[in-house]
Amino acid sequence: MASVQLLRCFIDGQWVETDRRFSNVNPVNGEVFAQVCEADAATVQRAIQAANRACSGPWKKFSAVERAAALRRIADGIEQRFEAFVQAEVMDTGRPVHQARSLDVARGIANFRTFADLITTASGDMFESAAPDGAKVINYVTRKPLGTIGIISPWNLPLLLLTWKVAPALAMGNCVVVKPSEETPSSATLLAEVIQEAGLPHGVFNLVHGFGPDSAGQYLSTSPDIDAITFTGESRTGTTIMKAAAEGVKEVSFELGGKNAAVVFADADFDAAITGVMRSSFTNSGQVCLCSERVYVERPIFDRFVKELKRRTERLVVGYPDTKDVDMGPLVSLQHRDKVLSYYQLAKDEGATVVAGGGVPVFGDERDMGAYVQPTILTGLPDTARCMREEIFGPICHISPFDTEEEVIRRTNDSAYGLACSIWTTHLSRAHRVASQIQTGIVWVNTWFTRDLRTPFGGAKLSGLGREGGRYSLDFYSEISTICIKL
Ligand code: NAD
Ligand code: 6OD
Repeated sequence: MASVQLLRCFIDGQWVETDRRFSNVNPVNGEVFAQVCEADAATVQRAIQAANRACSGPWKKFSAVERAAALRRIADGIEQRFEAFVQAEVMDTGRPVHQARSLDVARGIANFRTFADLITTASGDMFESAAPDGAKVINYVTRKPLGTIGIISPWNLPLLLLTWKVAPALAMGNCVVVKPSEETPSSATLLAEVIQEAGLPHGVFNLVHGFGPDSAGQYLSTSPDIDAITFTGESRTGTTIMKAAAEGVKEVSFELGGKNAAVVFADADFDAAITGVMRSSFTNSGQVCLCSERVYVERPIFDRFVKELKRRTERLVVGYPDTKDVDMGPLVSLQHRDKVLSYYQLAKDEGATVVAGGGVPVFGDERDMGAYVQPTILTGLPDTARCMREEIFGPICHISPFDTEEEVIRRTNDSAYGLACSIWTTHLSRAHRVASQIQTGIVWVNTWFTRDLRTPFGGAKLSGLGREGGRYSLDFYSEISTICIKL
């Protein structure tokens, strides 16, 4: 067996070992490949204090241009270790290597470069008004760092989602304490190495490992000594963190769960819609918060669509992450596999027709110990079924027919969530008309999961609070104040 690595916390520029350890498991075969140092309450507090001290240390004097240069060094550092990051993501999650290369690590680099560009080009508002005596007053808006930001991230796109928060937080001059998911500690640990090499002042970036409740996540989010918290994860966890943040009226930004719809009109480019729904339902084994678990297809093309999606789904290659033509690896963990399989069973109990999949693949090798499930298509459920309302977060979609535009808008919006929607149509005014009525933070037309990083991202309803991306990130990660000067 290969040697088992030890993943440590990183606090105040030093690597920190703790007594409590937990195992990092490869979801391909269930083997333990690393031990992770869990931060207790005192260790998390040490990280927060280091960040607080760093906020008033040399980092405070860095100009925007100097911070941008630091961010670019981090991006370069990730690029230099590109394959190590790919390996870290693949070992933690089991995702296909080609996906880790083209999406996860590429986006990690892009996040740092984008925010480096943004802070060196951002402009602020300035207004001219008059004082009571008629003298001219200029009013301008400044941004100061908020202070110490707690960043808590999930396991589904570990590096992408972590850097999406770390980059703008550092860009605006804050210090951070990050807590990656217990399922995916590896790429965050590599990122700490890169940041150490990039020469940021001690304490600007701190990393603590651990779980949520009664562990590092809870200690970080309930600490009175952080200034803001940005969280990506389940809506239920967001509620718990929001309660903690209410004490002390902390700034919060939440990117939470989804139960997203894909809407396919009969006038859509059929092949493009099929390819698009394959991507939006099965990318990363369905473990992207933006994935479509509800697919609505206009009745004239419903039967043809179901038949073709089934054909394409049954051809998906489920296997080892490093095989060239693999489409899907395992789910992130055996625990998550059990959750997804419980929904496969619930769907059957609720009366669904299983069009494809519905179980676990059998390989006859070590992968049978892994967290694999089959990509699954269902039909026949009413919109009221639990499988149509609850986020499953696996490679599963349910296809329903619809008859009118009004009906599909109403059914798409009939959800406690409001994260994303994709519409497939070649009718220009329909695309605009429908998109404008969908209650989600983002609507894609004839595409999915492509977004300029300068645009806002976030969810409506249970899917989140606030927006990040471009200047929306600059706003969240800063204390905005107005200066009015009578001339
Ligand atoms: P999760 O909420 O279980 O965990 C997310 C993080 O929060 C982990 O680091 C975990 O350790 C920590 N945590 C858990 N309980 C906590 C507590 N009580 N206090 C503080 N920290 C706590 O989510 P997950 O299972 O890791 O991720 C999957 C979920 O994330 C899905 O619901 C998915 O839709 C959502 N997600 C949303 C977005 C988005 O942008 N909207 C992006 C990715 C994932
Ligand atoms: O595109 C992004 O920046 C983003 N936050 C994507 C979220 C994906 C969820 O799994």
